[in-house]
Amino acid sequence: MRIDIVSIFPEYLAPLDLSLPGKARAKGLVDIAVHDLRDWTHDRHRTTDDTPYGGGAGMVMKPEPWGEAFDALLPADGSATVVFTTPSGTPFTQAVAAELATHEHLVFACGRYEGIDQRVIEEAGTRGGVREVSLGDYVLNGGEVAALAITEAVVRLIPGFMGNPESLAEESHEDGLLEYPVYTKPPSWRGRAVPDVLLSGNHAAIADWRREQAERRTAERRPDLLLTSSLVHGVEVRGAE
Ligand code: 6GU
Repeated sequence: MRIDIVSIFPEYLAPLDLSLPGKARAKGLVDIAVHDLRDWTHDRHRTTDDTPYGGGAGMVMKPEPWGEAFDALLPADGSATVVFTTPSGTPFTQAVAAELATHEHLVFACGRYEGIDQRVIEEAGTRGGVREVSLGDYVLNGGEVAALAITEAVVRLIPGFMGNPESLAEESHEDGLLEYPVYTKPPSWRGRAVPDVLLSGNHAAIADWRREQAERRTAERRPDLLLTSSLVHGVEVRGAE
């Protein structure tokens, strides 16, 4: 997979050299390049924003530097997908991560200020795939942290990345539930015992306990997921009577 990230703060993306994405790069599974949007400006101040038509607070990112960035980074055959990180995008989920992990070439466009001129998004759509993605319902100063988070979530799903693919299947969100609580040695720590069932060697009982814990935790913390999970797994959900 090839990943290009375009930002006016390329130094924000330095963690990509470390940890998980760094390992994937070292293994040759992904090729990541970070680009400074200002390299595609031509004025003395390397301007990337301007005031919004129609008035209002804040600044809007100008179309011209983005157009030149796409000219340089998007192949003519339309094979790349541009991911615009924006709080007005569709929510980023594990399902979106899995979908993005099937792409050969992603280009992240990190928005700043109040957003990017809408014509840039339209233009990108004529040059390949487009996604507008949000990390969640809160506001960040820019899309850089979102691009970092999305890259990490996507790269670990590339086949051959995870040492043990089973740990992918078992973790939170893969089955639509939050993960059950986990324990390791010692069996008693500061007077707190590991639940007996986990030491029992009874694998069926352990599986039942974990399922129940995952359902309880999901009901308490994320009841919205329980409804989706029931629908996915074909459980009948009755409305209020
Ligand atoms: Cl992708 N960008 C910004 N600026 N804020 C956000 C976000 C993205 N996702 C959640 N908040």
